[in-house]
Amino acid sequence: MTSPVSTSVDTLDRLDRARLLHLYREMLVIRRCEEQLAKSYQQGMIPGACHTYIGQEAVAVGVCAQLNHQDAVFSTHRGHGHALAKGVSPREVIAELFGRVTGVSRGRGGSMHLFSPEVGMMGTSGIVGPCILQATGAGYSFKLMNKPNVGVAFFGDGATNNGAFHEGLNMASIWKLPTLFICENNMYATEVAFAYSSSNQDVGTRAANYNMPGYIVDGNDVLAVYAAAEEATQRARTGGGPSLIECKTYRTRAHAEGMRDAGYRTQDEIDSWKQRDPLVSLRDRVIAAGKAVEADFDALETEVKALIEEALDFAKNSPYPDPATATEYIFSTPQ
Ligand SMILES: Cc1ncc(C[n+]2csc(CCOP(=O)(O)OP(=O)(O)O)c2C)c(N)n1
Ligand SMILES: [Mg+2]
Repeated sequence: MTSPVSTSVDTLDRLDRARLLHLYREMLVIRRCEEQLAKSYQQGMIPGACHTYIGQEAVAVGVCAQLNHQDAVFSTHRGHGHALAKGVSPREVIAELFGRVTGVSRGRGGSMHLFSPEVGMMGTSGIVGPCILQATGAGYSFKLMNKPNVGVAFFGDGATNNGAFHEGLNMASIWKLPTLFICENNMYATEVAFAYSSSNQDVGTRAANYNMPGYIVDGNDVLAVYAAAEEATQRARTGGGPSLIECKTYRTRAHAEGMRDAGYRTQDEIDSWKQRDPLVSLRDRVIAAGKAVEADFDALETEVKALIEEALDFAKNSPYPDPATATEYIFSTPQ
């Protein structure tokens, strides 16, 4: 196993106030946006499925803090947080889930098809696993084009016993591709416990099989994710090849809105993870370190609340796509 040179504690020490508050704000935008989407789903405003990212915000934010718009992210069915952290606005996400023409995929995709190549968000997907291969392919393209960019796959524990995991990691390793494999191990694939479906409870240790660095980090600690992702990204950008980062985390809502959230897991387990809220712990640590004060966080709370309210109004007031344009944006237009 690989440990990042910089720990979570060092990272708190070396990042300045603005950077720390930025990380907090990014997580807060995801949290409030997801809470709003859950509410809107219950009100019948969202057609199709809606898998929220509540509890896992530190993973998307810690990783995407290392990326620029030319880096390519491939995501999952639980991908709103990845899109937001990569630079898609809450307006575009909410409008997309509402099926409006102002959505990021012009209202044609919904939750599991959020595409924004302009910011390097190369898609959320309802199919478990292929994002691993797509990010490997992006790494291959960057290497062929001699670009200092990285392909990033976010995937759940449920994708790690899928053939794509083996194929992608092996190929990325033999060709030393600039690819980051970010496993969000939230202990369940729908209602199936990873403890049941996997004989090895750690995903990070599997990196050794592919001869690449593997990290296991606390996925509820944005600074721990940040440190590991920073090291892995720098290695990938400078020709050092791929890395696997397992982030141990937990989703605190149901698998998807409208589904039960316990029965296959205990309420005590859910409650104990809620105590490890990634936002609360970052705020407490930053204040204890004297890097920012309570009022800084309160101001962000007010600002983000207004941002999400405005995004919700924008989505509600946007039109649905014109049926006459149904076949537009489906096929690429050759230049
Ligand atoms: C190839 C494929 N198999 C099965 C499914 C059905 N399915 C949707 S989500 C899911 C569980 C995914 O679990 P995980 O990868 O751990 O992600 P999480 O939901 O925990 O974020 C499954 C099996 C699917 N969408 N695609
Ligand atoms: Mg899972």
